[in-house]
Amino acid sequence: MPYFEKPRGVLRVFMLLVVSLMPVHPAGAQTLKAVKERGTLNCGVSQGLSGFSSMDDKNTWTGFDVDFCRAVAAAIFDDPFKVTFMPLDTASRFTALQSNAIDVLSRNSTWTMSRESSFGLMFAGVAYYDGQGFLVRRDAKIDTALELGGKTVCTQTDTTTELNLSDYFRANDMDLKVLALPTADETLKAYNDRKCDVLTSDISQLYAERLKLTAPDSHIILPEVISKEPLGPAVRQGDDQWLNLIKWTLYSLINAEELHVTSKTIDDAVKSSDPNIRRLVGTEGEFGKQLGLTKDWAARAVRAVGNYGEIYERNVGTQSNLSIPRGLNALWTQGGIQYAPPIR
Ligand SMILES: N[C@@H](CCC(=O)N[C@@H](CS)C(=O)NCC(=O)O)C(=O)O
Repeated sequence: MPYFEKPRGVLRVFMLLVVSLMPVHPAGAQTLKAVKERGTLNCGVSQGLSGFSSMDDKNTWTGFDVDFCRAVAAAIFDDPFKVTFMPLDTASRFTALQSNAIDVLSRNSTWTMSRESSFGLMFAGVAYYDGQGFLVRRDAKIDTALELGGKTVCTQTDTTTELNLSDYFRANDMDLKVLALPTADETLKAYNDRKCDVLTSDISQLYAERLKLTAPDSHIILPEVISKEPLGPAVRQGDDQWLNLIKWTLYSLINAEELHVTSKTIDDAVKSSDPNIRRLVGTEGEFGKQLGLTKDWAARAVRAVGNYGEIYERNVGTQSNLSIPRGLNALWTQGGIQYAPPIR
């Protein structure tokens, strides 16, 4: 039978029967069970990147990446504090996932092909569209990255940043001197101590790191964006139920923004007659149950941490001291590229 012809008769009935008997939760579904039994989500974050993941003065983890894990914990436990945060450097972040030390990595990590095809990981989506940039001293009077030939550039090891840096200099036929260090603190210190002329990293991180410098205003971010850095949560391969849960928690936050459902309007949303809102908050359909959660999983997440826009503005946008413009991370309806598939 040609591949494009549909099977008929007894064969079709048999195939439909086989599909209908397949388990709802695919083989390998063990992460959610383990998280529920443990009573806390183990979440890998960066070691201290203001706006993304850092400890506040009350020793509470806060930030954009942190809030994503809190949303997942709220969806599972109805409690955004049932998360154990594990600060990880660039080298240990993926091994922590591979060795089961964490359930999800929410740590400014770029979705690349090799991280999926050779590290045994899957990215659940893009939480933050970023790109790599350069930070220089204002008084160096450098206006464009094309003037960086011969300069010493500080970067962090085991990152896409390190790889893009050498590609960019090679492509533009410029001399490169690299000072690559294993942690963000060491890298920033080297730049602050003038051991290098330039600091390179994802632009969101340049905003965050600049605030820690002795005189933040005397440093500028050059206009060039030299790479695509789609940052998002990653999980281990082999547990599709868990991948779906992480993916759809992210998408529910983005869909909530699109539907104007916020942490402040969530109680009204639960009474809404709009079918899109009803499916999101669980007053219609069984979407949460299909993930192994309750019907109101997404409402729990939004109530606890807000929708995508609220998370963005509070941590890295207008209400934060980073003030990073929404840019690509605006919704597709607002000129950006944040676009979540529908809940239906
Ligand atoms: N997105 C890039 C870079 C990620 C990265 O870790 N960048 C450094 C540059 S500041 C960082 O965030 N470090 C924070 C830390 O080590 O805690 C990747 O996935 O490789």
